[in-house]
Amino acid sequence: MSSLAKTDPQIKKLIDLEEKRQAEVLEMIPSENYTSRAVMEALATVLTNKYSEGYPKKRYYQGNKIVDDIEALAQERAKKLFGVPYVNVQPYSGSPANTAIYFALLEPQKDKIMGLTLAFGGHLTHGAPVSFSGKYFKTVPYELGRDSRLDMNAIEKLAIREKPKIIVCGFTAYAQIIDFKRFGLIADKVGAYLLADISHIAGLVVGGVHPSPVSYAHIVMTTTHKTLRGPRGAMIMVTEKGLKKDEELAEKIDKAVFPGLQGGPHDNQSAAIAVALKEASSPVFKKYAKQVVTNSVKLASELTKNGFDLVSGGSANHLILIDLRNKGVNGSIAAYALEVANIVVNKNGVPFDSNPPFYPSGIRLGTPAITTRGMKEKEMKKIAQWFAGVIEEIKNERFPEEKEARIQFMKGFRIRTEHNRNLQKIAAEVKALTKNFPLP
Ligand code: DSN
Repeated sequence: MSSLAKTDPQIKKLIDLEEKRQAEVLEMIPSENYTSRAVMEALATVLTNKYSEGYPKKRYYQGNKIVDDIEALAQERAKKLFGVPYVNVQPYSGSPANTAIYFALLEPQKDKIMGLTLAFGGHLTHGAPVSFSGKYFKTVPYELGRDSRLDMNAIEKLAIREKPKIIVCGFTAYAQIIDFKRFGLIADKVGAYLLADISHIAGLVVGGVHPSPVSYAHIVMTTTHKTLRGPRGAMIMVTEKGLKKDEELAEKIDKAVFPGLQGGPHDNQSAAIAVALKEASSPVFKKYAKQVVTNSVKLASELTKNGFDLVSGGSANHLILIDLRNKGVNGSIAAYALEVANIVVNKNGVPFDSNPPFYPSGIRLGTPAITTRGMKEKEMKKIAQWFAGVIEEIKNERFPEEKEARIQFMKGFRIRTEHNRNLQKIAAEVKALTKNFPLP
């Protein structure tokens, strides 16, 4: 990056520091990953210079012959990989993609979106009251059962009673397999569209280690930067079933993305998505997806051995949600302390959480990024021990009850010296391990 170093050494330095940070920590936020160099090379190209409003062969600007080929290639690869007849690769990311789907199909203030409540592992755009999805549309939130798993009978009952226009399945903090078939049956029973938001698990789906929703959902949306390991971005796919329900569905989605919601697509993003889709079609990627799950299952079992309480009892995908209440530790403090020890996760609410979202009772972690680096079961055992070591150091940190006191507490929060010393020891061990697993 010699030009950048010359033009803007400040930004260059910050990027270098971020690269170093990413290399030296265990990146365990389950929605993050490391793209290949090839994906990054496609992103940092002249394609960022172009405007291409419209779709291949139907553009509003001249000079799009080559961009047409790039976008068409991304479309063809996605269709083949997921087994769908139609795809739109232009959404800037997951939230705009879901917005476009709702705008394509729903009447504001009238039609209902039925999605998993945010506090139970749904996404903001699945009808949370603080997001546009909950503000502009009517919502029918569903929750998990007492075992923190999907209660399909309760979901069916609710759908029959409320008659939503869209049922959303696919989550951000759910560690078990999703029964897409049953969701499909429920949607059919009440005449709803089934939207499978597979942003978290798309890489597992194409890797064959999570069932695909394609036969059961009408629309499948995925971001491209999580387990799929592409650049930031999203794709909206319409299935055969979707076209059978509404032969204009694909057209409605296209119109909702552009001109409904977005202007020109980010052509460098489309190219990088195409590259990622090519990579995801390879046998090596299948092996990767399998290892993501193997690692998560192993890590879950090792964490359990170390006394952690895992929401839903374990992990069957890439993700683990730990309820820290049995340890008497708040998720905010745990996430903070883990970062001191070079382990990066996010604080997260747990089902039936007694604490508010900013100071939740849990942490969420996952194996996509560390698996990309080549880590396997042996490393998972060590990582679980580090988690236990970190939590042990902070188990006596009490969190104030009152809201303002909490804010002040976290602002000034420093781990006491003797505990900090031990966390630094773990941090050094983590850093030593990461040296053996270079970034792509
Ligand atoms: N923000 C993403 C996640 O971390 O799960 C979802 O969009």
